[in-house]
Amino acid sequence: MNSTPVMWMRGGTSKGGYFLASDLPESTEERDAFLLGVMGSPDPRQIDGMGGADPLTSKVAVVKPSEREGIDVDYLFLQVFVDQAIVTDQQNCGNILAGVGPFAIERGLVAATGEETSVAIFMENTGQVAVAKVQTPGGTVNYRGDARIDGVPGTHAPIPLEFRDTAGSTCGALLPTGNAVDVIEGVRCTLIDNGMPCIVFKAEDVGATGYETREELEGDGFAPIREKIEAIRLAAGPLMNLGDVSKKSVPKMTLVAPPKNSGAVTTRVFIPHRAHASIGVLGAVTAATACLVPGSPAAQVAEVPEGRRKTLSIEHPSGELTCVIEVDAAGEVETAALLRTARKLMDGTVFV
Ligand code: NQM
Repeated sequence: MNSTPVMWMRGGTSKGGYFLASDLPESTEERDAFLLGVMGSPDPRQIDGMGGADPLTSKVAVVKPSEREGIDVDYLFLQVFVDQAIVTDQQNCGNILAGVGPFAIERGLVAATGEETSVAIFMENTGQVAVAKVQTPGGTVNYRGDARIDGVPGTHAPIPLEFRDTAGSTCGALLPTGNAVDVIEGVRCTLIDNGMPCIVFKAEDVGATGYETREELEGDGFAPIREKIEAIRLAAGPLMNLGDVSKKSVPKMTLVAPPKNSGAVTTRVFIPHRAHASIGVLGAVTAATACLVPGSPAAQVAEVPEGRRKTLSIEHPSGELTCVIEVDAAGEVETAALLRTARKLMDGTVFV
């Protein structure tokens, strides 16, 4: 295969190619080779492809009609590494998820129903369900509106996302070691997965402030801290039931510090080697959940509101991301909801 239909979209604070599964090779090996060619990987500049030389813009959604009861479409997320010949389905992506509802409607997989269309999405990477609400006045997707999310200039139509039962999505349990705190490489960490495998620790415990810019996190001065963080990650991977994570994009390394702008907590995330410009969606849900784990490093620095329904503003390098989390009587997270936007950028044919 040397060409295929694709829609390029921004989903939340990420960007990538959205494909119908039927437009890609069936064999995983051929599909991955094709997608590396589409993005121009491996190459730090991705000069010979569509990727934006950043993991946040080297992403793929593969979408098909679902045969599951009550579900509209199945979504497989693929991370195409920038500088290595790796395409991985070992993580989910809640930002790219924001474009899946609009794409499914645009491609005729889901019929628009009035002003707003609810799209139930099975996330194949983790076997869980998300529901997206897409504005569809007059039967077509509307991308324009007044909703603003930090990390994206301007305003767009709101796309609320709701997640249910995301605990243990990849690691088998919310706390895969059964502990609120594990000490790894001398650092107190919470190994946690509420939709995204993450290792959450206090920024100060690795010699950071937690208020660095993305450039500072990626600069030479931060190299010794990055090495320490990677040592923690490699040691923790097997404890999280993820095996050898040296070639995986999980777990995400989440540094936390007290909130600075009246939020719940401040975060800086390595995904896992580049610093995130903001924070991932399921990464934010997981960081918010870590704040609710008694005795955890995140709980020690966070400001958590009372009540079963908690609004937690997760501060990040380009602003904040608000998660609304509902917990049951035992304090376990039942649902997590947040707001994203998406934009159709182009629809056409991509060539390799
Ligand atoms: O955590 C980047 C992103 C993500 C993931 C990453 C995401 C999520 O911002 O759900 O959205 O952590 O690799 O696209």
